[in-house]
Amino acid sequence: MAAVKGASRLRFFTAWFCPYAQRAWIALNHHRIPYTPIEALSITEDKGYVKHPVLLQHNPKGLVPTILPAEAEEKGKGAAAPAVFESLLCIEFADEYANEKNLSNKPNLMPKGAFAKAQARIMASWVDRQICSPFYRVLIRKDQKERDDAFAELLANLRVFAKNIHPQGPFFYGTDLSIVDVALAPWAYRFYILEHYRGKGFGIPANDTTLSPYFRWYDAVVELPAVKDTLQDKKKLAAVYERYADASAKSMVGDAVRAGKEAHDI
Ligand SMILES: N[C@@H](CCC(=O)N[C@@H](CS)C(=O)NCC(=O)O)C(=O)O
Repeated sequence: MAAVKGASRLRFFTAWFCPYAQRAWIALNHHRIPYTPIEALSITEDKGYVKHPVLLQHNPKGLVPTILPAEAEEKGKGAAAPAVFESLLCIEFADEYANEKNLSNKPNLMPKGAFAKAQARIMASWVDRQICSPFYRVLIRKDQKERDDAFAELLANLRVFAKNIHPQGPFFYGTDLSIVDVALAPWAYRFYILEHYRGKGFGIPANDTTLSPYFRWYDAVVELPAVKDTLQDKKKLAAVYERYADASAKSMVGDAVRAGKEAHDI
């Protein structure tokens, strides 16, 4: 599914390898929102980034994903275009934008109802902090015990996630894809990278029955066209993470985790 054609396309600042940007990408695809993808981070020889000047102009941290209105909508308005960033927020934005512009016939990624919405935000943020962030500690921390502890934490939390998947599944809340699924999907696709760089003990155990609902969830998520379109070649993707695995990455996440903070602290 390529970017959908349309008169007024959002500008989507992304990086092909970035799991946070992939969350926004899946949400835009899900609702078939017209967008122009703009590769905004190029990795330099010294493992840092050169960033797209328009990204830097609109997002002070220069992080992807960042979504801007179509250029035409920005012109003549005087004020700087309103930028949308932070991947979980971009997912909610995709729902609201699609509804506002009558673009989608797909269910929203946020559930209905104030309590259900709040619960979904809590759960998506939990996934971000308790499953996605330890992923970076496994790769970036140099101490073996810290790596082991981070992986044990990730696995224990993946079991909690599995246990809380709707009994009929396949998705977290049942038949419809939600923000909670989109929060985890890009990392679930990248778990092989941990085993690739850290060895056998760092694979997600395929025969662990407590993880069965998770494996069923995973198989269903990666088959969705909105997700499939965003999945990168696994060899190419693993190569990008070498700079994390040898702790040389000059990125905000790399700096934070080297300094003993968490990826979600940036
Ligand atoms: N909390 C942010 C994190 C986004 C993020 O870390 N993106 C990375 C790429 S994967 C980035 O833009 N890095 C630029 C940098 O480190 O300077 C979100 O959820 O959107």
